[in-house]
Amino acid sequence: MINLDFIPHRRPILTDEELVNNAKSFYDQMKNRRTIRHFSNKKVPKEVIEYILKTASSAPSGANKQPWAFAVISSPEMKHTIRLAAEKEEEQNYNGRMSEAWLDDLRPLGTDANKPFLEDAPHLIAVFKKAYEITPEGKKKNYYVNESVGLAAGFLISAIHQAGLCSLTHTPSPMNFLEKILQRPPNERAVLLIPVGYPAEEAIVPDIRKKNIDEIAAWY
Ligand code: IYR
Repeated sequence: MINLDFIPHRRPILTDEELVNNAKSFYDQMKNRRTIRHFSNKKVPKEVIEYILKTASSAPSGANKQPWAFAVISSPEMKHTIRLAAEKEEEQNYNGRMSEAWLDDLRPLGTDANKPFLEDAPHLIAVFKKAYEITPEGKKKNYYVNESVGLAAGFLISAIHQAGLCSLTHTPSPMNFLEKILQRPPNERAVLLIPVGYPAEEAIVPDIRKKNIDEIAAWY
């Protein structure tokens, strides 16, 4: 075990009004985030993706193990290969693997097995979870892996929105084709495939509503 130094950490004490204003202005930004399915092919600098990934990786994780890995796919050839593999799985999902109830829930969103966004978006970020680390001494278990990677993914899509871009939290299922195509190490499992970019000019999103505060929160 490594003994860690502990360093002070303080936040300035704000007025109640400042706290409310800060919280509200962040909410006002985040409530405009939308998942899109129609991407422009306009280029996005790699440096933007680097900062987005640094933000994702600043998320808390069980015992600070940071049990995640990201693969950024930007080459047209690799995006094409991934699109074909994802569409192969999705065709089986939409034509038998998903229940009628599931298909009913998706119908208003207008999704289908065709995934052009996997080629249109300038970058795809594949998110992997690591149940264990491979070390010279053998396998070392990570903790709260699903929770940790979920938190990092939340930071990731918030950073994408904050930068001025859009994302799609895509979950082609099963996703092991990504591990194979990208030749990932044996301790990594793909959990999300996130196209990042600007919306296409003709991009539209369903007019959905988020639950209001009384539907999601109870106060004790
Ligand atoms: N993975 C499929 C189906 C799908 C499932 C859910 I839950 C969604 O919110 C959207 C789509 C697909 O990507 O089409």
